[in-house]
Amino acid sequence: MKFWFVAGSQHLYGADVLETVAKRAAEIAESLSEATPFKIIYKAVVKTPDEISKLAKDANYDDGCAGLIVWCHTFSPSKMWINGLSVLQKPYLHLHTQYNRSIPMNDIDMDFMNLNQAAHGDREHGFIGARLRLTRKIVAGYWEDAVVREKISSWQRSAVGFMTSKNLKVIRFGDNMRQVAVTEGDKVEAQIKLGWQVNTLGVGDLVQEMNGVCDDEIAELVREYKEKYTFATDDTEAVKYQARAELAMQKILEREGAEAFTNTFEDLHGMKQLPGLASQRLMERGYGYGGEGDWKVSALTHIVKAMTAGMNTGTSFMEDYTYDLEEGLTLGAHMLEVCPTIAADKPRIEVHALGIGGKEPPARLVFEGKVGKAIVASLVDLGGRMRLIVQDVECFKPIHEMPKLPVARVMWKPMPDLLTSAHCWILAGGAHHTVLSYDATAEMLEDWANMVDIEFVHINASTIAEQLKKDLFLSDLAWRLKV
Ligand SMILES: [Mn+2]
Repeated sequence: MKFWFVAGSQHLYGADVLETVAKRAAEIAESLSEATPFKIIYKAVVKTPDEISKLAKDANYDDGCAGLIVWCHTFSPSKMWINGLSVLQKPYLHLHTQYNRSIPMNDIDMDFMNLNQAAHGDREHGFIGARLRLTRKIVAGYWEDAVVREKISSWQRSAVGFMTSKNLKVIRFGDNMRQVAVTEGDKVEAQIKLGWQVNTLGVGDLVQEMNGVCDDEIAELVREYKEKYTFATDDTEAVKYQARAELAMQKILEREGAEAFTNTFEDLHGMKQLPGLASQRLMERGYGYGGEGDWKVSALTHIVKAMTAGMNTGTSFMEDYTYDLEEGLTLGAHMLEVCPTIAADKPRIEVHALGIGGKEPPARLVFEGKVGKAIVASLVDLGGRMRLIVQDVECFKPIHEMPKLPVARVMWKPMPDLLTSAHCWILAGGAHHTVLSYDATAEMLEDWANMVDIEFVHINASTIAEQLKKDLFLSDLAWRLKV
């Protein structure tokens, strides 16, 4: 994925000034490109409505272009931008900067003033963004400053999330867990808004694929398990069964071009075990996963993994499982399926019976989660529209060992405190399923939510339940008007 750097201008200034603008824009693009996770290419100094329209159309049709970064070094009359910006379908960042950090007090003359006009050129550009209700990220600051580069980096990741979202296919192996509300949702609305193609494949088709997996492939995969994880079971057959499921699911996902999937313990006809280790392994390699048929959290898990590629701290499907009300902590886990990218130490392969579901004891990876700041995120369908809720958390080393707990887990303190956060989460309708990420930030997900045009709610250290209640009420009115 690449980003295009564009300087807005006009012909008024003459060739010399435009040449300087082009040279400086290229210099800034190159410098930012080196300081951000994705390549930034200097594209053009645009000076006419036709150039701007062509640029927008080219950006739309270039699958490798994840967004535009625009800066007006000089004044670029904004009516020239209306047609182009009206058809633009890619993420947009307005960089408000200038080439020089300071005013050269002793040398400044009118030539300098006419060349360095971002202070008003970018205001003209900002007006048309506001007038068009254009979805945009505004970053103001000197282009060599770290804070500016960090903001551009974060937005790049959101834009990559946007591109990933628009091309995402999700396979549901079977249906949702029966009677559950929050894992439901409007798949047509999701595709219109977010781009996701969510389709179901019968569990029988997965079983058939599993039957076709050969013993050599399974043996090779089990060797890999032994290298990567601590083998803490004698039940090799249970582990082999998970290897068979992993290989079969991977083949189907590759064949379908899908990067996220779901399953549920209630829809496993013909299978001996719930895919635990198998689901964990696929998540580890970047696939999105949602338990109980939760396709929204599955897709979001993959998108957050794609956004944070290369950061390497970890992102997983997660569930608020149980509390320690004395310490104000949440214990997060799932029946089996927590992603090993968040493991603090080498995961152990264990086989234990499940209390529910009536299938054979499944193999799974067991570990403790990492320590550090993280977020948990939940996407819910409010009927006609979606809401993304993000909660800031701090993950801790569990205060006590939990020797009898046979699943991967992580313990966190939600901000501002457990009870306020739980109150606010419930008020906003957040699900029990979330994406937990040590790499993604609330800002990254907020920008993504803006790009796909859905509501964003952030519960953090300064959240007050009473205020949030009012905000949600007003926001609901605003979204109804918007539709
Ligand atoms: Mn669950």
